[in-house]
Amino acid sequence: MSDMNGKTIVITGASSGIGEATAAKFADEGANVVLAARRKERLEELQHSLQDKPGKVEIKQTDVTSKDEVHELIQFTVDTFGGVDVLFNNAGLMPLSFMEKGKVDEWEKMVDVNIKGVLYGIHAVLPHMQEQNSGHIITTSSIAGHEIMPSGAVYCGTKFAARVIMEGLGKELAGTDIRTTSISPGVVDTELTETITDEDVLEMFEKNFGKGKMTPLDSKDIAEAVYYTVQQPKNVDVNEIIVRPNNQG
Ligand code: NJP
Repeated sequence: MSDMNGKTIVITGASSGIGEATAAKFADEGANVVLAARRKERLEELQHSLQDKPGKVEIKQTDVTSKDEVHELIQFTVDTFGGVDVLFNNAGLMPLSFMEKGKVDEWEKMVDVNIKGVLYGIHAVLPHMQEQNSGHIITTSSIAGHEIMPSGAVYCGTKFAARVIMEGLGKELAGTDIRTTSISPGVVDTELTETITDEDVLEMFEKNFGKGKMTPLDSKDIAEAVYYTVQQPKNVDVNEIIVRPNNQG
C-alpha cells in the first residue's frame, strides 16, 4: 500500500499542466486530493476523470491572489479530510516581456500570483501543520529561479523570490516535522506560454525552442519529482530539486 494512502494534498494550479498531472499521480497513489484553480469547469472535468482512482478528489475554485480564498481552500480541506499533509503551491503564470515594453499590468499579475499566492498558501496552511506537528509545503519555482534570461526580469524575479521564501521557511522550520521543497522545472509542455503577449518574445521562443530544437518534459515528469520528495523518510527533507530536459542547456 502506498504511503500516501489516506493522506491529503492540496494542489493550486490544478486545472492544467503540472498541477493536473500531480493530482492524477497522487490520486493514483490513494491520496485525498483537493484541486484548486480559477477554471471550475476544468477542475470538474479532472475530478470526473479521476473518479475511479483509489484517492478521493474534491474541488475548490480558488484565485490564489485572494488571501481569503486561499484561507477558505485550506479550511475546506481541513473540514473535508481532517487536515492537510501536503500543500503544493503550484499556481503560476509567465507573461514574459522585455522591460522596455512597459507591460506593468503583467508584472503585477506575476507578483500577485507567483509571489503573493505562495505567501498566502504558507500563511493559511502553516498553523494547521504546526498544530498537527507534521506537513510538507512544496512550491513550484523554476529554472528561472536560478538563471535570468532576457524578457524574464520580472518572471525570474518572482521565481527567485519563491525559492528564497521557501528556503527561509525551511530554515525556520528546521527541527520540526514540517518539510519544505522548491521544485524548479526546466521547459515542460503545458499551457504556460499562452499568457505571453510580447511578439518579440514569441519570435525568440520560436527561434530557440521551436519544433525539433528541444524536447520539453511532460508534466508527468514533474509530478514524479513531487511524489519523490513527499515519499522520503520523515528525517529526509529534499529542499530543492531541478528537473529539466536533458537537451536543455
Ligand atoms: O502551466 P499551466 P504549468 N489563481 O499554464 C493556475 C511553473 N513552471 O503547469 O486559474 C489560481 O498549464 C492556472 O489555473 P486557472 C509555472 O511558473 C512551469 O507549466 O484555472 N490559479 C493553471 O492551473 C507555474 O508556477 C514551467 O487559470 C491560477 C496553472 O496556474 C507552475 O510551473 C517551467 C491563477 C498554470 O498551469 C505550473 O505551470 C518552469 C490564479 N490567480 C516553471 N493564475 C513550464 N511549463 O515550462 C494561474 O520552470 N493559475
